[in-house]
Amino acid sequence: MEGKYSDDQIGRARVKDTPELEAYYKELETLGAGALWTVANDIEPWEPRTSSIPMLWKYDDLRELVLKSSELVTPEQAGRRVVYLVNDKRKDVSAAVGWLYTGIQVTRPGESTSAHRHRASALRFIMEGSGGYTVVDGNKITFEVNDFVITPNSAWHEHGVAADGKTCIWQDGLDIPLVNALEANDYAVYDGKQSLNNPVNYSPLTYGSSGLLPADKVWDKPYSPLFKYSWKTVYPALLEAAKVNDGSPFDGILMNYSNPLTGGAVMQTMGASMQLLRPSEHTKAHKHTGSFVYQCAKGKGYSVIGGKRFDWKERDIFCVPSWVNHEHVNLSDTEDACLFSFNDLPTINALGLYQEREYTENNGYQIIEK
Ligand code: GTQ
Repeated sequence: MEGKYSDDQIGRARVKDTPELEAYYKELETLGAGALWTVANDIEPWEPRTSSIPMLWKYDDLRELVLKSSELVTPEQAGRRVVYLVNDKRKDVSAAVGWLYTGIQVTRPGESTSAHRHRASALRFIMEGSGGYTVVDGNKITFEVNDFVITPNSAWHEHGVAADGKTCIWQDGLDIPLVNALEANDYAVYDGKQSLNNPVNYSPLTYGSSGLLPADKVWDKPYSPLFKYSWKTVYPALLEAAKVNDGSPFDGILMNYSNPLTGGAVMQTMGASMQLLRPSEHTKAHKHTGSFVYQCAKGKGYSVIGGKRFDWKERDIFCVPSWVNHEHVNLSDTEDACLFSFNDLPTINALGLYQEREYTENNGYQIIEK
């Protein structure tokens, strides 16, 4: 490589091996040591480097197999009856991208899981069905398609579907790989079902309306007191914002699910967003640090990720790895398209690791690899 990123320059390691050096490296190795210059250029990349590849999981391909899991195992046997999506280059850590896990969970009418908790944080985005619910720290929350629900770090949780509901399928997002990488995960099983501490939907009914917050409540947890963000309020909010905002040239109308008390991310390690691409919108390409898992919540289009085109429609899931150029296109000229996504930005930001760069060649659009 030449120029700015050449390793053949002062400041980079450029020692040529000799028999004497090789003998020296062997000697160091016997002592559990090594010469930095043999690894320096690898462990100090010029720019952020991902080991994940962009991938798209088509719901049409997966759905039957997800449903089939409900004939093969019970939630009791499986603990969680989930088909997880794994990046071809992250199989060793069960990650969909970077340090993020995602899976598709199926629950039949009348079924429920046992309660458990873990240090990893979890979130859900509802894909289909009716009558689904989750119980988070004694708070029962009912949900519908396209609703977004959080299960923060160490909150007890269990899920189920009412006996008169329809089989529910939802996407789980967890920071399991991240918390494992930091060697800080744990897991506990609850003895029986949680007893309900509050009326059903207490959290969304208390914290979820029009910027109003209860004057008499104290909330001292480091995550959002709002556990559910309903599509029936999220989608109109995007439409309202789109009336008076141009949005981002890279993302269209992109709104973050936020903790209503702080305006910050919903949980400490993971954030989530919903974005609206107007009819025929084609965003410019950029790259930034942070890993992202998307689900198309509405419409159809494609994203160019690292120079490859990935076509998506409702319920398809895809990922954008850290520092990979990406742009999004709404293929309809009459309907908007909506993309749900979750990410590790709260972690990236808290550690001072965020950076972003606009793609500059070819008018801001990537050349699509053939
Ligand atoms: O429901 O907490 O897909 O612990 C994977 C691990 C879901 C959950 C998953 C989990 C969960």
